[in-house]
Amino acid sequence: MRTLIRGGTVLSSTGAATADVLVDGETIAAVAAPGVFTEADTVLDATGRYVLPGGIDAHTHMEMPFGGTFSADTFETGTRAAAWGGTTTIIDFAVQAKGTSLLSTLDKWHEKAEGDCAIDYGFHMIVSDVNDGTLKEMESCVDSGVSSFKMFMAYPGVFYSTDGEILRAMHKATETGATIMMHAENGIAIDQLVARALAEGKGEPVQHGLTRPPELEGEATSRAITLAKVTGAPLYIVHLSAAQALAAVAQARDEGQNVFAETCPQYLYLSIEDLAKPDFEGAKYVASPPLREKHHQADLWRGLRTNDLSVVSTDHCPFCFKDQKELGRGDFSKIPNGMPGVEHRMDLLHQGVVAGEISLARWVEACSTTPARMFGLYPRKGVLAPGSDADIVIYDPAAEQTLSAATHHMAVDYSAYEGMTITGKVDTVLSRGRVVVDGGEYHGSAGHGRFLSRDLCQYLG
Ligand code: DUC
Ligand code: ZN
Ligand code: ZN
Ligand code: ZN
Repeated sequence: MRTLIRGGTVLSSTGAATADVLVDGETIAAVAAPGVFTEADTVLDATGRYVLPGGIDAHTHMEMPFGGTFSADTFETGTRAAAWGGTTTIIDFAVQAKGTSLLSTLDKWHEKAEGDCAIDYGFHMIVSDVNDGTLKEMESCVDSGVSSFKMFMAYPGVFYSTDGEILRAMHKATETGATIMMHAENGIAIDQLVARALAEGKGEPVQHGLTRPPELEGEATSRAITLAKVTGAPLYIVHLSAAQALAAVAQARDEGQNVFAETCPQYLYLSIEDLAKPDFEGAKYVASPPLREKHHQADLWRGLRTNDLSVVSTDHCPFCFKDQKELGRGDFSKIPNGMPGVEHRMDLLHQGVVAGEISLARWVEACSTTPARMFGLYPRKGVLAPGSDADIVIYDPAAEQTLSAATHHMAVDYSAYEGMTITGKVDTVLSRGRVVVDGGEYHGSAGHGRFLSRDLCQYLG
């Protein structure tokens, strides 16, 4: 089965060219000058559209346990929504509960996802219980294609690791070549600020932001970078939100350390003003790190241009307003942390292109090519080249759409971007050669997506 995508502007992380893309079965057969190929079983006309490698969202949480509830998207609904938005690969997180092993955790997450995903998927491993057994098992995880481990400097008593535990895991990462991903917020200090606010009767959602100041993200980021320097471990800062944290990352990178960072669309477009919305509406915007004051946004866009921020992921972790976010009425510390976003990452970052913040090539790089390289999937993913998986998006840069919970495909009852108008829209999506989204129609199916065994980070110098 050969599919010819004809007449489009083919985008890559280095530029754009008018070209045709020939797909044979599940992979790309050729990218050639217009008109070189004429024969195919199916021809898709991409005139006036972009043709780009499918998006890779390297940070999602489907069916994730959190504070007695679960994130609302299953692997089935979440990967379907991702496909609608031009994301053809997710990397989700298996979550080690204290007292359990990494390998039993991995089995559990394989069970959750297998047969349910519309697009290809991989896993990172969240390490919450550092001990001799866990450290040994990190080797087996790497051998099983799970080559990155997330740790938390936040959430004491739950996911939190001490500096000593982080140091031990980092030494193991150095030994195996694995990457340590860090949730960098000083959770010990934050817990004191939270207790103090609650004791003063301050329970509304905005307190979530006020008790997690950007300085405590900056401090934790610097500390993580120092621990990584001492141990030699590759470090990837997840969901970076604050100028202070970005400055620490930029300095480490200027000094040649293997430090990388991602940010998320919510930190580029939303702010603590959203958290301060009245009538508990602010709960919709509770995620950690919290939304910041607006002035951080300009720093983050600059970081995307300089490559101090090299990936944009969503941290998609949706909780319904009704019954889930409402668990924290009167006590912000009980609001489940997380926001929906997997469906609109490509669109929101395309807004950055329209606004002149980033180039088209940078859009493709931050949303697809770099996450592929960062997490050992390149060139199978992240590029349109002969032999690569035919994960392809045809994107209409001129179409207009309005984001709304009434029309999105995520299994959550609100949109963080309700009413926002976007220039640009996904037209057609192929996952390993199969058309899964075609105009306004969905042709995907649960179980088409396969587990991706990943190599090590492909940036280490
Ligand atoms: N960190 C995440 O990465 N996702 C959800 C909540 C959190 O704290
Ligand atoms: Zn986190
Ligand atoms: Zn720099
Ligand atoms: Zn997350």
